Amino acid sequence: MKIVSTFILVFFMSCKELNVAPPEPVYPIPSQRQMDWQEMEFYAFIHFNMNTFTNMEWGTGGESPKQFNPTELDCRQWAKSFKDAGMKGIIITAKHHDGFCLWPSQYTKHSVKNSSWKNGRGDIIRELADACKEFGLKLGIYYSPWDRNHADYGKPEYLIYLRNQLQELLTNYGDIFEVWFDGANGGTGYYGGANETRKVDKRVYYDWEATFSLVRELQPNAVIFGDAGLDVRWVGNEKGYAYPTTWSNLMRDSVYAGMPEYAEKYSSGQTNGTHWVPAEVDVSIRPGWYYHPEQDGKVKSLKKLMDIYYESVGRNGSLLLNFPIDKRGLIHANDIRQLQAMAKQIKVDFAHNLSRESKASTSSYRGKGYEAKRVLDGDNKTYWATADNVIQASLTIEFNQSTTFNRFLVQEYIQLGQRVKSFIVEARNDGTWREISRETTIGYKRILRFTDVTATAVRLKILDSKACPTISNVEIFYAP
Ligand code: FUL
Repeated sequence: MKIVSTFILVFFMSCKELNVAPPEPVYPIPSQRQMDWQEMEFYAFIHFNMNTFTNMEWGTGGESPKQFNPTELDCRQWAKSFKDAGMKGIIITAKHHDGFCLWPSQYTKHSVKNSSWKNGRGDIIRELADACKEFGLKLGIYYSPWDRNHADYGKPEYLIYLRNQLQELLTNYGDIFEVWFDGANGGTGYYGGANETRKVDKRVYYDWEATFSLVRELQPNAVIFGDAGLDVRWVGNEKGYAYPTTWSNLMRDSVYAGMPEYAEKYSSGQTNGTHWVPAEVDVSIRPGWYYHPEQDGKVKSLKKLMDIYYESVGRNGSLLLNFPIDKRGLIHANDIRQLQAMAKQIKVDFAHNLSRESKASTSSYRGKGYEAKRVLDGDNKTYWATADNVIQASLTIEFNQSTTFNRFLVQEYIQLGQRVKSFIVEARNDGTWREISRETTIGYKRILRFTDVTATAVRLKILDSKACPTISNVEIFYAP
């Protein structure tokens, strides 16, 4: 009898242990499409279009399609280079501000179908879609709403054109992971020969609601990029960095804010932002977005590229690194060399996760399923969490022996919202704790760099959080 009742007691106790409820989400939270996008982390931008052949950054729209004529176009070369570098996708300038289309759109004459390339029978989006498929990369579309070629630009009729083109791009080329709407409008243009200035109120003119719902209908899994959303926001600069404080939360009122207010006010996101709109860091590997032979010697250095990586992916942003394709239709050898060097360095820096050979413990945890060890299991679906009322807590990683490191990587389980407002990282040596870094946000991923530290233990101390912290991963590295 005694044995039976003990058994029942133990059984109920362990049931209770097993049934610790997860924390309530702290809204806003990412959609599945935003989650899938966030996990890509690093992908390529391709600027290749009419400007490549006119040596311009912003064509006027008055160019002739005949000017577009790559001699050795090879989308497989692009895809292979990016795949080898560990990138996960490619976004291409299907139509830039000058209006020339890289696919044979049936709604305009200003496209590859009237170019000299392949006697007008080519389709670059098709070739790239095929190359992406072959190399296991995702495809994204850059589409400039501003069109300096189109006669109707600025009139309501142009919106029909814009949506017809989106219909083509988003139905004929398989799955698209991101649709990139450029926010620029410089005013002047060819506009079918009118050669005048046409500025629009970009918050109103494009009727974004209808345009966004068309994208949703045609590519439900694609994230929509715009200055401030819908799903992904511009980080506010083109230099290649996110801010040390980067919230994925953004206020609804900023979603349609124009430049330059946007860059100043919203690039860090907001602690109490109402919508989930994470930041994307777009930057070119050269000074220009487009290829200019005079910039062959100006490809970014390895040091600069690594800074960009740490200050984008390492600051709760994603990295969209641009490659200007040359007149042949290839990535120039200098750019490939730098990309390979960068990819190699990333591999070296993150070669050996030192936290794998350690033990984790916490000042407090929520219950079974939310223990310290969840941050070391290599599974981003599990996480350490405290009880609802505990927002200050620490997690200690104890090494087997004195260990030297200089990188600290931490991730929040953002499926339940971005929570941490401030934290420090400390190291213990000879029994004394010393602060290494004092920071604000974590988000999807935060990577800290510091000079070499030798210690027997590392401690993550959450000082302030919007609700109980949920930490899914901690990794420690020694980057030589
Ligand atoms: C800007 C454009 O004006 C540039 O030409 C380039 O495409 C960059 C990525 O976005 O807004």
